[in-house]
Order: sequence, then C-alpha cells, then structure tokens
Amino acid sequence: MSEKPHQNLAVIGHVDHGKSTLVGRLLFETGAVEKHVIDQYRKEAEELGKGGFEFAYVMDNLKEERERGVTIDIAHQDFHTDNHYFTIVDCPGHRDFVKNMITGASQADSAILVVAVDDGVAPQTQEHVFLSRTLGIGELIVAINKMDKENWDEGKFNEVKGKVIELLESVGYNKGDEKVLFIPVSAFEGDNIKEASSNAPWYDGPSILEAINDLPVPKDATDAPLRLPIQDVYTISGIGTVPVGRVETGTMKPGMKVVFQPSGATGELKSIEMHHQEIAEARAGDNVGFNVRGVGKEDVRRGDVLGPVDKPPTVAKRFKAQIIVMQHPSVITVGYTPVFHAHTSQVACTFEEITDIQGKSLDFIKAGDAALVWVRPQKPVVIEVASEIPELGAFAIRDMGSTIAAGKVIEIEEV
Ligand SMILES: Nc1nc2c(ncn2[C@@H]2O[C@H](COP(=O)(O)OP(=O)(O)OP(=O)(O)O)[C@@H](O)[C@H]2O)c(=O)[nH]1
Ligand SMILES: [Mg+2]
Repeated sequence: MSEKPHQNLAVIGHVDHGKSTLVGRLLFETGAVEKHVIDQYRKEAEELGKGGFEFAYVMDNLKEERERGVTIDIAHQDFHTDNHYFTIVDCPGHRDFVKNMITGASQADSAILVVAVDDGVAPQTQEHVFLSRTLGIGELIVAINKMDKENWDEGKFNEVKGKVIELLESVGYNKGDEKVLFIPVSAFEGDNIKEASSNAPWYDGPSILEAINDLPVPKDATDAPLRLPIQDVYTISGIGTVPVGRVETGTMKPGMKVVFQPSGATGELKSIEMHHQEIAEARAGDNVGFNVRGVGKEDVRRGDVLGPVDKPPTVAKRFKAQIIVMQHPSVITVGYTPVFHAHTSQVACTFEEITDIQGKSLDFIKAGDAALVWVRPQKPVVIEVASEIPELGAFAIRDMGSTIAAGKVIEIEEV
C-alpha cells in the first residue's frame, strides 16, 4: 500500500468539455494506460460512430456511455504522482446526471474544473462550481481545454479565464492568497497535460500533472469520530454482508463496536477490506468494504452512516441550515419539499421556517438569496453540524432535475 498521503480528486465541468478525455490522456501520458489500449478504443469508438472518444473510453466503461459518448456515472481510478496517491473521480457533466456528480464531488478533496475554450462558462460549469464550493472542495485547478480548436489564441484563453474567475469569486474561490491556477490544455492532443506544450509559448505555468502534484495535502480528518456513509451493500460468499463506502472522518478497526444510523443496527466490526486486501485499520479518505457481526443485508442501506456506538452519528428530526438559492423558476416558501442530497443519502425535507441571515422572518426566497432555514426531513436522516464534522454537514437541494440550492447545517434537533 502507498505511503503517500491519499486524496480524492474530482474532474468536473459542463457536458462534452473534455473531462473524461483529460483523465484518459493523463493516464496515458503517465504510462498508467498503454498505447495498444488507446488504439483498441479508437477502433471501437470509430465503429460506434464516436471517433475522438478513445481517451474518454478509458473512464467511460458502460456500454451506454460508449454508445452515447456521454459519461453517466462517476468512475474512479487510482493514480500516483511524486507527492500524492490520488483517486481520480471522473464526473458526468450532463444535466440529467448531476445526482451522480454530487456523489463524486461530495467524496472529493480537490477538483479539476474543465472548461472548453470554444464554449466557455456553460450551465453545468456554474452548477458544478457552486456545488463543489458548498460540498466542501477546498482546492480547484481550472483546465481551459480544446485550445487546439482556437489555434492556441491567448486572447481567447484570457477571455474565458476572466469569465471563470467571475464565477469562482461569486462563490468564494480565488480569495486572498488562494489564487486558482488556470492551465491552457488540449486534452485530446496531449498539450500541457504532462509536459509544457510548445503550442503555448505565452504560458509559463505548470502542466496538469505538475499542478496536481503541487496540491496541498488535505487536512487530516482522522481525529473526528468515525463517520462512514454507506454507498452500497453487497453480499459476498464466504464473508456475508459487505457494506461499502468512504471513511469520511475518524478511523475504524476490527473489534470496534459500531452502529448504523438511522437504522440503529449495531454489532462488532469483524473485517475491513481495501483494494481486495484485508487491512488492520482504515482512516479518513479510505474507500473500504467491511463486515459487521450480526448485521445482515436487510439492516443496512445506502444513505445510512456507520459510527462508533459511544459516539453515534446524529439522527435529525429537524435541522437549521444556511443555504444559498442558486436557481428556482419562482419563489421558495414555507411548505416547499424538495430532495436534499447529503453524503450518500437523499431525502425529501419540508421548509418550516425561513429567515434572512440576521434572523428576520421572510415570506419567500428566490434565486441569488442567502437564508437561514429550519427543515424537517420526511424520514430521519443522519446529518452533522458543519462546524463539528464538515464532511457530513453539507448538502445540495434538488428539484425538477436541477440543483436549486446548497447549504450547510448549523443546528440539529435530534430524534
Ligand atoms: N478538439 C478537441 N476536442 C476535444 C478535446 N478534449 C475533448 N475533446 C472532444 O470532446 C468530446 C467530449 O469529450 P469527453 O471527454 O467525453 O467530454 P466529457 O466532459 O467527459 O463529457 P461528459 O462526461 O459527458 O460530461 C469528444 O469528442 C472529445 O474528442 C480537445 O482538447 N480538443
Ligand atoms: Mg465524461
């Protein structure tokens, strides 16, 4: 196992801007994917009438993804640089699959935002930037892609960069000393991915590989109590029920007494596996599968959160949150019941009180407004106060196929 610090790196941005191609190219340039594999994908893509998707196919493995030339679900790929051990999470950009992007972004420590220079800031560029901010992604790198399509025009690069900076600053990125890097690339041609490209003599910054290698090590979340949101539950012969997910905070070891909330199932942690190997301890950031004595498939589901019996995950009857409304066709009033996406859970919640940030009662809020709200989940849900466990304290609100708002939890009324 790697001794390098681990982090999850999401690749985000509008549909078709070249996210999967960039990941595929990066893996190819660094030797993680061999040339004959790309050649095979090129043939396959051409046969499907999807010429140009050979690098995207490295990450797009589903039959439907390859036929349509669109990423549908997130895909993970482990990757090393000199300083880090990354899990790259390639996210879908299409608006129908934002739900999957939220799952990817909520696992990520940092992200590469891909913006195609010939299309600029597009709807899901905005939506993804907004979501990554509220879901707690600390570090962003911006790849201005498809520079080959604009003949590596520096003016065009600066124009798009200016628009992206406006967007980033509107949600709180690019502040003070924490300036976001902008890298002109051609993911398809391989320029500025691993090495500096001679096509952009006017650019003297790092390549994508150099930039991600320079990312800071994420702060250690192992000191907080164990929180592991369940992503899936498998039955594996010889082992039994195996829930899987990412350790968001804390550590877990066989022998620990654990509880799944809100279901309340408890037991002793029997074994933990990572990358098909049994391990003695899992820490914040690890993606694991595990087995708990006495807990069967019907006791656990996606959205449950695992924690220690003596510091169980908090189950909310009601909670107060600070939200920002990103878009809504009309206005939001008390009684509105959209779906909240928090860690791996999705639950409808009813707005019960709406005030401004100072606490003055409001009749309604609309796109662009910040507010404090009390909401009631329609069934108990695990959520934490963001100042205590930020990893479990953020959520996105979705309705009618788009992200309406995002926010973080500031107070909880427990069940
Ligand atoms: N000319 C040019 N085309 C590119 C470049 N990068 C990607 N493309 C093309 O853009 C199209 C979409 O690429 P993808 O990598 O699938 O885009 P994506 O952002 O992953 O798309 P979704 O995952 O569906 O949101 C493909 O036809 C690629 O060949 C580039 O640098 N230059
Ligand atoms: Mg893709």
